[in-house]
Amino acid sequence: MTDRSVRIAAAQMGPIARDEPRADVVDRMIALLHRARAGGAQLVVFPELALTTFFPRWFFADWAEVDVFFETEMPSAATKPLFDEALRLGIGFSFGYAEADDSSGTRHRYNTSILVDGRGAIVGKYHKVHLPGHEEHEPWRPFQHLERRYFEPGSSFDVWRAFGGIVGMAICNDRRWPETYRVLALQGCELALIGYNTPIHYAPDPTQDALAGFHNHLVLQSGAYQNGMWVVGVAKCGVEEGVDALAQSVIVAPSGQIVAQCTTAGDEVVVAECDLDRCAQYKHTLFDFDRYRRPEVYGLITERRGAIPPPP
Ligand code: CDV
Repeated sequence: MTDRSVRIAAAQMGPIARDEPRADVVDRMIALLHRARAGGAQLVVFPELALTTFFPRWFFADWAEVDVFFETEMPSAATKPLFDEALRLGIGFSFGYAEADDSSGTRHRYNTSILVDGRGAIVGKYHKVHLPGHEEHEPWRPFQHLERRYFEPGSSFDVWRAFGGIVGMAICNDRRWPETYRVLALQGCELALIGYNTPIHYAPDPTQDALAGFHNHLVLQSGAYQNGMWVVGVAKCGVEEGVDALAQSVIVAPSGQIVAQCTTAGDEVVVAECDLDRCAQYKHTLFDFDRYRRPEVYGLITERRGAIPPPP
């Protein structure tokens, strides 16, 4: 253990019912905080959209029905007890929520996550960049995935100096894109915090359902290894309003190895000692970006969005 070791908890959450009051969810989060504290955690990572049910599964024509799932301030009256208890314990945390930002005079809605340090200050905020799913009601699906209707995409991957290292955040679908980790790693990221809600049934191609757990670990582990960073992937999981969502939250070392994993599909905490100095082992050898990367050859990555095959 070095003085850059951080004890990190993945605080997985089971289903949240549509009518479950915020106060009850926050009570569950505080209970998880206490379990994490008992394991010596200094930083507790909660999932994407941790305060409510995963509402993009429903089509709402009326924005008033959607806005009940959004927060207009943070901390809010409902979430303040979590901030207060974490401050009392001196623990940092991160969680995702639906954010309605009225500061410009026009409402902007984001799928957001925040990073709070051990003194209770919000030190980082991230807006989900890769929004999966669809924009319009698609009644053929057994349930909707309307993130592209309800949220605007974020426009950057940022990092913050916190917990003795360099910390970044991403949200759910972001974890499937190698660009996410690489853009964070190019800013020195040593620890990426990634909450997710992943329905096991993928309606556009159900052959992927059986591979949901494999794909989850595949991307989290490769992102960690190829970028020499710790990655914490945390689920909201279990059968929520009739939809089964993937569990298997993990903490992944810069070697790509899973060092802690949840084994239930409910509220559960796993804790690992994450030595941020272990990142250098990979960042300064096989993945010494400055020495080995060839950005002059990678132009298409930022110039082109979709693939254009050569002419036949
Ligand atoms: N919340 C998500 O971003 N879920 C997606 C689903 C739609 C595949 C995910 O990538 O897990």
